[in-house]
Parts: sequence; structure tokens; C-alpha cells
Amino acid sequence: MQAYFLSAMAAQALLASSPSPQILISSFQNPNSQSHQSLQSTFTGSSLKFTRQSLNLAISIAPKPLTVSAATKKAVAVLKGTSKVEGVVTLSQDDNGPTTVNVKITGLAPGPHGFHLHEFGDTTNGCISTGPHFNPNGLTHGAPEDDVRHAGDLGNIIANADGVAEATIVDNQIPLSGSNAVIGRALVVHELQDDLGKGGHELSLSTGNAGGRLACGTLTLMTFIISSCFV
Ligand SMILES: [Cu+2]
Ligand SMILES: [Zn+2]
Repeated sequence: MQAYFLSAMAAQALLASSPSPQILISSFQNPNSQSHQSLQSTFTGSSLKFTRQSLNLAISIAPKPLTVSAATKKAVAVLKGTSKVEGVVTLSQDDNGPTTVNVKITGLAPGPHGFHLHEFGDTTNGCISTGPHFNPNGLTHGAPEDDVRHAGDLGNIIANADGVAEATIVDNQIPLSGSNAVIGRALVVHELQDDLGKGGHELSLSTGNAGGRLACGTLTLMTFIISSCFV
């Protein structure tokens, strides 16, 4: 601002002594008017800067740490194969409680079909590349209610006369988080009934002799909702 007034005073002096004042006014006023606008702009910008004092104030009023009170997790698998069999399976789990499995699969032959969680989510070579039943405890094949079972042993689902199998399964060995989390593994529906390890066949204690793999799908995380409160 001081430079602006000094320049204005200099202009007045020049005008008073100049024989042609019209030319001097136009060549002098333009640069001074730009300088004035520039000073205003600089002042406005600096007023928005945060000071150390304002940052300290923001930290001092931050809320206390959160405590997680509940977590709801959901996962989904879309099952497909080389046949007309297909379906959607959703899993949900509250906190560390049991997992609820909702199944709807169509295109099946009427009757029971083995239904398992297999170890890998890899379907690059069809359902065969999903590997064996998910078995983190190193046990033999069994029924869902047995103590000795694979974690992935979910028993049979039963297709009606239209080839549709709908089921709700509640299970404690297929959590959606933690060291035995099932996200990224695959659900498989089989051609035949699972004998639940009791059929006496050479495959009973490994696969339940449930036959070919009709359709499979990898479990992917759908939602992970955390409800929290202040302590
Ligand atoms: Cu299986
Ligand atoms: Zn099994």
C-alpha cells in the first residue's frame, strides 16, 4: 500500500510538469492498479492458513477411542458349473456367533446332493481346482452335527421335483473372519448324496462319496458393518 501511495504522488508530480498529461496518465495508472489487486489477493489467502494453535485445539477436542460393540459380516457365492446347475449362496455372521447359510440352487436332479465348503476359491480348472473339503483341524469327513468332521462338511441339500434346492444351514465351523475364515474359499454342490462318512465306501471318510462337482462358487465379502459406541 505504501508503494501505491508513493507511486501516486510521483504521478502527480509528473503530471504537473508534463507538457502532454494525457499520455502520461495512461502509461502510469495501469501498472499501479494491477499491483493494488495483487496485494488484496495475497491478504485473503493468508487468512485461511491453519496456525499451530488451531491444530492443537482440534486435537484437544477429538472424541475418545471407539469400542466395537457388534460386527455383522456377510458373504456371497455365485455357483456355476458345466451343467445347467446354478445358484446363489449367502452367508451371514453376527460377532463371533454361528454362521447362517442361505442356499438356493436350481437345475438339480430331485433328491439329496452333497454340499460342502472346499479349501480353495480357485475355479480356473472348473470346480476340481477348489481342492478338498476345508479341513483346518485335520479330521475325517462327517456330518455337520458330528464332532469329527471337516469344517467344510455342510451335509446335503435336497432338490424338489422342479430341481430347486432351498435351505438354511446354521453352522459353527465356518466363520467369516479370523484364522479359519471362509472368505475366498469355494462352495460346491455335488451330483450325489453325501453319505456323511458312514457309507463304508473307500471315499466315505474323505468326500462322503458324493460324486461329481456340479457347480461351485467362491465366497466373497459382501458387507462388514461395525456398530460402535464410546467408552
Ligand atoms: Cu464337496
Ligand atoms: Zn468332508
